Amino acid sequence: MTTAPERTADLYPTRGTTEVATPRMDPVVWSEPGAPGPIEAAVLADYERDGFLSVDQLITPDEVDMYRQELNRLTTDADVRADERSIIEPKTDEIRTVFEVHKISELFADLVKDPRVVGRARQILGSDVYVHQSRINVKPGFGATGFYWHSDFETWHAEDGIPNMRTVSVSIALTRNYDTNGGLMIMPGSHNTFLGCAGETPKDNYKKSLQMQNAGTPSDESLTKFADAHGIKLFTGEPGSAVWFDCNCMHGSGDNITPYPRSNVFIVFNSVENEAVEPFAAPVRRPDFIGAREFTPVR
Ligand code: 6CS
Ligand code: FE
Repeated sequence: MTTAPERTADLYPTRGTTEVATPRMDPVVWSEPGAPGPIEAAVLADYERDGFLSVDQLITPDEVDMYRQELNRLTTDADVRADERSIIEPKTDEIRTVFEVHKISELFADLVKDPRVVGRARQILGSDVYVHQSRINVKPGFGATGFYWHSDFETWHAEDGIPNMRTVSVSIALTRNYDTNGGLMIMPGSHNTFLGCAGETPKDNYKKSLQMQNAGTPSDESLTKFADAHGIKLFTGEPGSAVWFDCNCMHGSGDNITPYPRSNVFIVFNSVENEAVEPFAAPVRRPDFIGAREFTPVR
């Protein structure tokens, strides 16, 4: 097991006795202006302002079919279902998520290395990157539950020991994202304020939080202030579309009671200059398949 370096100063306190807002102290876009990469300058400027950018077609329809078949293969494989990296839907007993999909599947391993994917991550983070987390979310129809409002960075800082906001996620749609089937919602601009949540992290928190997050969720009062200040954007799109969003965006998604699954592949890139250390606000680390402890740059 790799031993993490000593913990750095905690810029973003969270999970104490009270909720506390801290202004963001990190850049949003870490590369120098004009640095080469697949994202145009104007789009990158919008990402800086909003905390997200969407791509109408990141992968082709043929590629979507290939990845959706791979998702179906994985989520109907008994060994995958029995693997601790699979999370089951609490209501329907179906597979909700399979973590570390870039290690389980050659196809998803290739997707991570694809220049359209890793090239955008390097451009946003201004460095080489490694995969902090990957997952496929099935979000089947007829009752799959959503994810309550949260900042991913709040969890990755508190429980995985990621020191700074130099981490970006991409959600690539493998089915159609309607405005009715539990799509991703982000509060534009919310990435500029870190909301430290009240309440200590229970031991083995991940065993529950990945089905229904509790520790690390903001108060109604703060969410109301955020929503009033920033608004809420719901992402819809065709299969193959993608949303890139900063690690500290306040986001969530609703339940999916329609017949139409909202499946995606979700990859989290962290800068190699921002390697995870010890958790900042949790008694123990989460398992490596949720928060990587190998920092091998994506090549
Ligand atoms: O805890 C995590 O790492 C995961 N939880 C949510 C709700 N979003 C991001 C991440 O995949
Ligand atoms: Fe999230």
